[in-house]
Amino acid sequence: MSGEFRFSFGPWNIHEGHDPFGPAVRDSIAFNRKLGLYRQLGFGAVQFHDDDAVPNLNDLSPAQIAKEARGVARALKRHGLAAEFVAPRLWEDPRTIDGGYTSNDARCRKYAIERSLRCIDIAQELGTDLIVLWLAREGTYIREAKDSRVATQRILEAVNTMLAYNSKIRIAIEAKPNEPMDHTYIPTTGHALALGQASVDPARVGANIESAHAILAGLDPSDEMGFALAFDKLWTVHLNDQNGLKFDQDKTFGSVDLRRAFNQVRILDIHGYGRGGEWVGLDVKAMRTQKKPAVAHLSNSREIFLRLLEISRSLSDARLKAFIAARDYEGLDLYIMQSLLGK
Ligand code: XLS
Ligand code: MG
Repeated sequence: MSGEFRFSFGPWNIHEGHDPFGPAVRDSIAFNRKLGLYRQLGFGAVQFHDDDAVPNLNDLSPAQIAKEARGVARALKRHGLAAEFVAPRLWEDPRTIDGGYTSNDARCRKYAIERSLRCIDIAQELGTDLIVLWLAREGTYIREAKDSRVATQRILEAVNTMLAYNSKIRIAIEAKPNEPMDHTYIPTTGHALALGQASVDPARVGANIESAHAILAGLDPSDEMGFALAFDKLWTVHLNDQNGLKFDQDKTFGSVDLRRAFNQVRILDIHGYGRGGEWVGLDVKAMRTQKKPAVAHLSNSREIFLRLLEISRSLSDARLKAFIAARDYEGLDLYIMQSLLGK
């Protein structure tokens, strides 16, 4: 079985270049102009935060939110694009300073749940059943601030509330071990899937795996993907790259460790990723030094993915099997390296 690959990204991946130490360096590109770039760059679907689709949704009634979202659905149609998923942005509002679902303030937890339900409404209007949960601030700066058992149960309750609110949606949890928090609850795919199994409807909880997040947890992204694939739980991916254990860099896919990227492409391809309608999301950030419109990191990531796919598919099955049967992993190693080097 081989994969079928179509590509997506989020509007946040075309970015003004601000970082924690300096302001924007490029003009903003309006959302509608960004939509016009997707096809040109080789992409067919948009990943959304709830407020990418409906800015200021906190100030709108559910009916107004639905109306705005229908306008976005029409714009997608005009551009020939699909909506892949919608994710509640639970890390910017003052009410989520101490986390959303795990906040120590009951009013803030209530806000986080309400916001998540509006996110589901938006997904419904955009024609997707997939909700991504990146649990950005569900964690602590100091351990004594929250009780990890209680926090885990609160995240589970939130997931259950969302599943009960709409019987069609599926939730892909995006694990990350740190940043913005010192320690995040649900730091790995294993945690995410265990939580899903404990939910009221395990069949509707899966994973979004981001390469950089796995690396930050000290794990290999392709093995994380294999783990989720073993349970048919890999519902989307955020491919990118990452230089060691530091802040989340969202570098161009394959630009740090080509072999690590190759193995992600390979595990996806071998197990038919995409045949169930899954998209390949590229969660990559342009360098701050790049002049506008700064979109090459997207098309470059896609190109690197496709080139690695070609290399993976060009490997001789017989040779791979022979190396494995002879337990000649030195030979296998060199064969892979030569293939990556274009020899
Ligand atoms: C974090 C993200 C984030 C989610 C969606 O890595 O890119 O935006 O994927 O909430
Ligand atoms: Mg991501």
